[in-house]
Amino acid sequence: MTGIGILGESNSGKTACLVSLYLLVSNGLLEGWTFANSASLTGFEDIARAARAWNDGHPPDQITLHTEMADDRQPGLLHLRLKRKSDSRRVDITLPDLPGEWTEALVKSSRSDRLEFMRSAETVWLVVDGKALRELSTRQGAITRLGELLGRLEWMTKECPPKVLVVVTHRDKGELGQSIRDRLGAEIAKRALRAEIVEIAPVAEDETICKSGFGIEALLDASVGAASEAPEFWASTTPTEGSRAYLGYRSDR
Ligand SMILES: Nc1nc2c(ncn2[C@@H]2O[C@H](COP(=O)(O)OP(=O)(O)OP(=O)(O)O)[C@@H](O)[C@H]2O)c(=O)[nH]1
Ligand SMILES: [Mg+2]
Repeated sequence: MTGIGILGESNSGKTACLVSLYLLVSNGLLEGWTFANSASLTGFEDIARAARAWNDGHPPDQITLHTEMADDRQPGLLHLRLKRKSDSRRVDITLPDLPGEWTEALVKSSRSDRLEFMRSAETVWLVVDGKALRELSTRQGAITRLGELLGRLEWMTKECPPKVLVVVTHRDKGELGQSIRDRLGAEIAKRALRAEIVEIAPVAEDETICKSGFGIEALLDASVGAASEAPEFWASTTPTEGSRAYLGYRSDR
């Protein structure tokens, strides 16, 4: 079971990620994975209802509603069982759909009691609004708050640090500029937790730039870990052309 934790401010695109993943999986649109089961179909259906029109190939501009939580203590966990085509391995993943306020309260007042379950997540997605990063007036604030969030996560998971993926949405506005990427990278480098940047577009307004669901499979691959390669039975010993095998022989000793 791979527990995935998902944090991010309101409107950053957390629910959209989940809806997009569910729609891709359930419609057989992932290259490397097939759908095996879900113990929380109604949960997915609830959050995906607004996105039904997507099946016709024309995603609506807005595919989600602001996430509200009836019970402050019990985040609803969504579950997916997937089969990886490369090695036929079945993996179970759980993903919570949390309201952005929980992340905001964690950053502003380090309230973490209701995020206790995040401590056992193997992978954590820190979802960042790609629109805010692209706009000059909101960029610095978004980067600074991401750094603070990373710091809080580091403190919460000291015993067992997760793999962290900084998930930048709105890839449908084009690739993130190198200077923005560098600044994001510099902020991440200030912390002990390592994090990788993944760009996605759960829903795309302009499908000439990228399709709805862009980057979701890469996010899944990065979250679950690479397929273990089958060892080669008879390893090849043929020297590669021009490698000067004779001169190189034992020159390292
Ligand atoms: N064009 C475009 N729209 C996106 C993208 N990601 C998210 N959105 C839209 O951004 C809005 C907010 O996304 P949500 O997934 O609801 O945000 P959230 O993080 O769940 O927000 P809260 O539930 O309030 O915490 C929705 O209207 C999404 O359709 C993207 O990559 N491209
Ligand atoms: Mg939401």
